[in-house]
Amino acid sequence: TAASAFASLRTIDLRGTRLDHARLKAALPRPELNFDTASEVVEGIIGRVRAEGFAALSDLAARFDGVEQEHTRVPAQALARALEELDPAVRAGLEESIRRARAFAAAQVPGDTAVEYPNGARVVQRWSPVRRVGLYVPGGLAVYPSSVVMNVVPAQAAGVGSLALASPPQKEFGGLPHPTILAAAALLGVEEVHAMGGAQAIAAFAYGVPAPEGGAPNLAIEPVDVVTGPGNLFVATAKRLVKGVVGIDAEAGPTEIAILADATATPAYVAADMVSQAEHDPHAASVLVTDSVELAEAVRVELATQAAATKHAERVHTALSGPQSAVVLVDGIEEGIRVCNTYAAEHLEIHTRDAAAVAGRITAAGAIFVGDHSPVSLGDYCAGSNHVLPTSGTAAYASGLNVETFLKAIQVIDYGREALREVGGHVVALSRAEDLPAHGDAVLVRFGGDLS
Ligand code: HSO
Ligand code: ZN
Repeated sequence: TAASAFASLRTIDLRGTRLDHARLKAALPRPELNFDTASEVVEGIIGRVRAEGFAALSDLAARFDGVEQEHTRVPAQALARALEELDPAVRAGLEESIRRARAFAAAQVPGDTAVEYPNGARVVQRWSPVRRVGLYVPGGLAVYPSSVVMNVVPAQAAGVGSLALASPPQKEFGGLPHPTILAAAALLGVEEVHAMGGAQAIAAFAYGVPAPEGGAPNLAIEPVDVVTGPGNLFVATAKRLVKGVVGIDAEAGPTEIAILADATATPAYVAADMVSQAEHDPHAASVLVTDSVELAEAVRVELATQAAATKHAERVHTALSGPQSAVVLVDGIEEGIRVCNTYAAEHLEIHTRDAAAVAGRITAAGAIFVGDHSPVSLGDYCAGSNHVLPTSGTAAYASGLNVETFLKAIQVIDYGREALREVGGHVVALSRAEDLPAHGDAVLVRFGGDLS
């Protein structure tokens, strides 16, 4: 009955509208991340870490995490012990997750690209890993060992030689990061883990921190080339501010699921998947795009029971009732595809006839989950794909974490004398046109001024 439907999930009725791209985008709202509020505080923290080194880290750890630190480095025995004490079922789950993620990441490693030009000239693009990366893993409420897997595996597959992990010190674990985080690191063979959190961890990775006074050299934090990993507003702001000094992955806002469904979808599955991402965060977005009013109603009925029965019912209720979540009614699946491409969801599920064909027409999404039996939660843990994905509409231009995040493409130019002679006249002409004659002269000097 209508009375037991989940009513506080709003409806955006686009039927009959045919909005253009910009209007459609505005009709599918997202919460705005306000970086300005945190910027001043975070700039102060970054400045302190650069100026004071470990003294700043230990002061901030005392203030924000309530722990006293002599250094940030997690001892090797603590990593080994966390792995020994890890629940066997969780260990088996992580191992399968790692196996599948490694298989996919290994297949992503790109090969060289070479082109031959006349007279034996060759231009090659080859890939080289960054030297060192810093991976941030949040602590606090959200303890995600799965995110350790998702960040570490592509970096290792890319061939990154030096890999450090940071996670906030936890008072209840003697000032170390959460033990499942340590266990996941140990399982992956990560040896360098630092108990540090927040903006100060990002600053430490970007600029490096010398070992504390009198400490062993391995207590230093060497600067990295790339920082990845999710975090709160302060972490995200810090990543924004150090970008340019280091590379960063996409900014991670609250998680999102969009589901494109027609009348053939199973309401219980659709509702369960909306609830599953809503349980992350009261700001999480669950969006159902459908051309079937009947399906929408049936999903609301399912949501009423499922959202009430789930462990994090309050968080889920808040997320589903927020302005960021909605049922979007469209005139047909064709229009639904356009809506999804405009929304550019972090996660997009396709529950339609010919789901694979519909999926093939999606041009903007962090990841696409095809059909009734590919729920997002599978991808969160064990599909083989990565769960660090672009949020907040950034899937319009950004990609999920993958091997290339940790690689640089280097172009190699290899011309011999005859090959240079052949094209040299064009270099000279173009250099004159740009009023940079020394460029042309650099070619001519090799031929005594005569290219013929
Ligand atoms: N759905 C989250 C990832 C995650 N889920 C971690 C469970 N653990 C963002 O893609
Ligand atoms: Zn999730």
